[in-house]
Amino acid sequence: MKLYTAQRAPNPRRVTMFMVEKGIANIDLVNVDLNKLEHKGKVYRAKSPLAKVPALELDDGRVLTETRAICTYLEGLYPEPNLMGEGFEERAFIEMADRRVEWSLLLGIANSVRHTHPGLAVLEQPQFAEFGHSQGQKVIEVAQWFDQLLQHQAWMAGPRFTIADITAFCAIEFARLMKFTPGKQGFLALQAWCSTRHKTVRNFAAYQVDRGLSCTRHTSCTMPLSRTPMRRLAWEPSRRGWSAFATVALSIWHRPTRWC
Ligand SMILES: N[C@@H](CCC(=O)N[C@@H](CS)C(=O)NCC(=O)O)C(=O)O
Repeated sequence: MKLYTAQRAPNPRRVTMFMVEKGIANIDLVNVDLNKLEHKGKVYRAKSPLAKVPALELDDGRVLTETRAICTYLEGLYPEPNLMGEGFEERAFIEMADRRVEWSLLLGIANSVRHTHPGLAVLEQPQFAEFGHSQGQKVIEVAQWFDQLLQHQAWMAGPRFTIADITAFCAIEFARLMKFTPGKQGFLALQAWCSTRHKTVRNFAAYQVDRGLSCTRHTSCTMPLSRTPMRRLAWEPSRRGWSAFATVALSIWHRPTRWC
């Protein structure tokens, strides 16, 4: 299988983080350069007609797009650890949480960034700065709601880590481009979820270690690189001589970044 992904784009990152959590190491990552509009070309559109990443190409040639659909497929293939719910009831509640995060937080952030950030002008034409700023305001209102939610529960969907936390993480990191950080807004529970609660989860640390973030606040970030799931993901194809892949994977994951 091949996952078509793009550096810094939040939706493909949702899938790659999902893969990290599950320790999925046998999917090739293919970088699509959005700035060069590679995704608008004929070749990529034949796989993803709406010209969006991510897209998962199956071994039989069929292509799945839409982040949640890709994750559903991977959850079926790799059920452990469960990230989307056991049984219909838990699945429904996790889906509700994930869609709330996606449609209110991630979409608002994406609209704000796409319409105000000069770096996104290549993808968003025309940019409507006023719309972008008003979306930014709405993001703050929505983030406040999530902050209140997290005052009463540990994770976005309730008592355990799920796909909704991955979506929220990707959204909040992308919000750095609109200069939003929960702590600065006084959203202390959201900040705590972001910077403290995740330290108990081994793979959150892996995201950071594998991106070359030298994190002094989170003790679990000292985990050796070779034991992290992302390392396996990047390493597998390069062993098979696909150094171009390795370069792409490493440039995605070793980019210095800050989550919170
Ligand atoms: N609904 C899609 C959205 C995918 C999406 O918007 N991807 C962005 C990157 S995060 C993209 O491909 N943008 C390219 C463009 O807008 O031209 C999903 O859930 O996967």
